[in-house]
Amino acid sequence: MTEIAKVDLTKVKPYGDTLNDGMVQISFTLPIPYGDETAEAARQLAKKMGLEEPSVVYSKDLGVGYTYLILYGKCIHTVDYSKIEVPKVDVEVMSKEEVEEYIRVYIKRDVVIVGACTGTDAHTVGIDAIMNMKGYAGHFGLERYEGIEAYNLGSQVPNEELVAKAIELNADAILVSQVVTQKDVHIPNLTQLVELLEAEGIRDKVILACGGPRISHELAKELGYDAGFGTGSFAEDVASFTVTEMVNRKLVG
Ligand code: B12
Repeated sequence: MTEIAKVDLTKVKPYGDTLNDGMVQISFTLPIPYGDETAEAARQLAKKMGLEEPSVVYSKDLGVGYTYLILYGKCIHTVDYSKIEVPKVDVEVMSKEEVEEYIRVYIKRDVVIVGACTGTDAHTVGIDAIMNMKGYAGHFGLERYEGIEAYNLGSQVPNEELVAKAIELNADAILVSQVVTQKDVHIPNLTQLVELLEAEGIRDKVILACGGPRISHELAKELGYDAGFGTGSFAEDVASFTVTEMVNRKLVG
């Protein structure tokens, strides 16, 4: 039987063919015309990024004086995995049925949740995955939960509209999806929502969560949200958090 080599968790580096060879693949576009000089420029850049023996394995002329490149190389850096701590949403995730039972026992009324993909962001699929009846990857969405009244406002919803709807419905929780993070466009948008809720005097009365492929719990907390959910989250994650938080913060009345 082949013995698997023991990994030194204090000095982890990428694995290609053999442990600790550091092999990685990177890709980028350079704003210079396709050619040998451009491949050399890419190799020099890769060396500056900490790759040994970089080689260009693919390059393509993008037609407007730009070149796309893929390189392989050996990463010289390591990380200490044993010291890594990532803030995570601290809640026991319940199944849909367990959430429904929790609401019946501890909240004793319907929980109102309003959600949207806000600002200029047009990506509806993430918020639909969490809220719509059919859900995502075999996990039903919040609309299917007994004891939850879910309102999905769709995408490109202005923060003002989301806040007005939350007030109108007397929402217990507000869910925000942000998928586009180019040039950090999500930061002022997410921040503005918190400011609007504070101005209306309801920030402390609602559970406020955001999600998206590049949203972390840590970032969400920094921006004044109660929780943040990233890639691979499902309705039960945010439902479990919402109902538990409502009880912990005595928002069940
Ligand atoms: C489909 C798609 C589109 C569709 C959207 C259609 C629609 N109705 O949603 C269209 C064609 C409209 C589109 C447009 C654009 N797109 Co687009 N798009 C995608 C694509 C291919 C898939 C996104 C998706 O549906 N994922 C599936 C869902 C289920 O995953 P998710 O969103 O991550 O959601 C999960 C979690 O993140 C989480 N979650 C998400 N939201 C929330 C909220 C809460 C409360 C919770 C709890 C959890 C949660 O739960 C979900 C389920 O697990 C991605 C690339 C990719 N493969 O991801 C690019 C991508 C997101 N798009 C991108 C870009 C740049 C754009 C455009 C700006 C392109 C352009 N120049 O015009 C425009 C933006 C228009 C706009 N104003 O927003 C970039 C974003 C880069 C960035 N970091 O900012 C991506 C990553 C592509 C890329 N590699 O460049 N896009």
